Amino acid sequence: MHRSKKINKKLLLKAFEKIITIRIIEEKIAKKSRENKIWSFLHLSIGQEASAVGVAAATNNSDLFFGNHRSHAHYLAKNGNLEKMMMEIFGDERGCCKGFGGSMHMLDKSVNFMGSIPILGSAISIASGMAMGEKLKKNKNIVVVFVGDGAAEEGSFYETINMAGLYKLPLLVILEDNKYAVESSHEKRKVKNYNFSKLFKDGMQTIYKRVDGQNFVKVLKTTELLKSSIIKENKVGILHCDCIRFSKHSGATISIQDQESKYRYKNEHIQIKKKDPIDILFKYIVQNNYFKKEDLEKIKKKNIFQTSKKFEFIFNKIPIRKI
Ligand SMILES: Cc1ncc(C[n+]2csc(CCOP(=O)(O)OP(=O)(O)O)c2C)c(N)n1
Repeated sequence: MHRSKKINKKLLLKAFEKIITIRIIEEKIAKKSRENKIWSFLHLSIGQEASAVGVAAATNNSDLFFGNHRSHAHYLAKNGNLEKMMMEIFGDERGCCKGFGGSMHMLDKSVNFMGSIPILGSAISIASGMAMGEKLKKNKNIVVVFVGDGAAEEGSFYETINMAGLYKLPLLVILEDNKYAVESSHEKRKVKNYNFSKLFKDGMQTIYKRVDGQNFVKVLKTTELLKSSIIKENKVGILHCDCIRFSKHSGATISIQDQESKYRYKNEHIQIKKKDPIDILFKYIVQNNYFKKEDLEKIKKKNIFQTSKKFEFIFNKIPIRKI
């Protein structure tokens, strides 16, 4: 098989481990939430890890990231400190926002994670202001902002993309399209034949690419491409990732079959099983001879074990308050 540019083995392994780590940590957080040991609201990234990890792997540490209400994966992918994240979620003052914000407010300037902001459509305007700053300072960084498909319907989203385009700001918008805003699908929210590509490419003159957001490798390669085009062409970039949220919109239900809601498409849970980002990357690594199946299986097991241990170690440091 012809491969244009072979992905570095270390990078691939790191990404695989990172995706597993994020998955395990969120599953554990969800469990503690079900046991009433957590105060915070929860919006889990389970199922959507590949877009966060792919974008982080394709960008530099000095690039600046913004997230939203569903940002555990964004924060950890950007090398956010796990202990500070857990402390924040559990309302402890050692958290990355001193325990005041909870799950929806992650911020760690030391790794250039500039904040996850749950007010839909707000982070993109702040991110573009920061992109203006980077441009004026003549830094070579880009500013990345993760936006859900629901938030992408806010007026500020369109306004900001237009203004950022006008001022030629180094802004990369990651549109994580999991098809639902809470429980309402695109069909219920948009005109028939709503056309993202025409809108963003022809209408707003951005560099727009659409990828399978469940596939780490595709996200990685497309983000690399977009980043260099943003800098060369002085245009805003939009990466539209088709994602699947395995969990409920909010709360600690992580198995789609457990969900009582009727809003999902018929048999969506069957599709979901086939589109697990961990399995997709596992297959890629084995099929492209980076690791033997048995060895990768061992790496996976070891990672799950170590992450679980780390979680319990941190959790035991947090005094649990009665709810
Ligand atoms: C301005 C505003 N309106 C409403 C809400 C409540 N709210 C929180 S998340 C959400 C849905 C967001 O959907 P989407 O942007 O697609 O992200 P997803 O939850 O699917 O990741 C809504 C309506 C909010 N946070 N901000």
